[in-house]
Amino acid sequence: MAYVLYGDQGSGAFCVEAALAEAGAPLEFHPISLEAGEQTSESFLALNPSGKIPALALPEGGIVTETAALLILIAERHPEANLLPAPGTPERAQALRWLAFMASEIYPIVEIADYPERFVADHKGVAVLKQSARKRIRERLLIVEAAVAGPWFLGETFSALDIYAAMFSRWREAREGGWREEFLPKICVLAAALSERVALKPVWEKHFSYG
Ligand SMILES: N[C@@H](CCC(=O)N[C@@H](CS)C(=O)NCC(=O)O)C(=O)O
Repeated sequence: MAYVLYGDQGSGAFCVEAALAEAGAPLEFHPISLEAGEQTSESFLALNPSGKIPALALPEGGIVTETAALLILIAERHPEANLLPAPGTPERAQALRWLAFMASEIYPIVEIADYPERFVADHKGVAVLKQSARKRIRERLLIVEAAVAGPWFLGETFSALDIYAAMFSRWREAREGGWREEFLPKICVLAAALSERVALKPVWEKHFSYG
């Protein structure tokens, strides 16, 4: 039995697909169209009541959600892929710190930028909130940029952190107006290197062909 990944192109499902590709683990991709609102279908809510992708069905049964948790889980289940530094090391401590930072300080604000109407009722408030959320995401991305050791996030070794940071750099908030190239040079370098990795090239092209 293979993993079954519920996701959409250009979404957080990229991280899971990339981590599994690095690990050489077979995967079946089950598309959930965000554009069509399929994340709120009854059948998907039965898998993930929060109505978000990615969701991963494990080969032995059970659903796991939350991108950062999935990256850690895949690293644990496929240690040969070296997706995270060894437990107990200072590098591991930093890896956990920045995975949690991106999961808690950036990802939730993307929901506010993408769906501001969930948070305020009036039309004017929606526009203001969207702008504020985008600004906040950029502020948070600058903190991540400063934490990147280079050439990879943690230094000389590729890790799950590269996958997660590269994904955020592809999204609208970082991309628009050439902001990413000007303000996230280290993340741009690691994303370019990631996109050339043998296992990741097709995954990258599938999710981020728009750049
Ligand atoms: N806490 C979740 C957030 C996932 C998330 O926000 N996913 C987005 C796509 S990248 C989503 O499903 N959005 C649909 C919605 O909010 O309705 C995680 O870390 O995986």
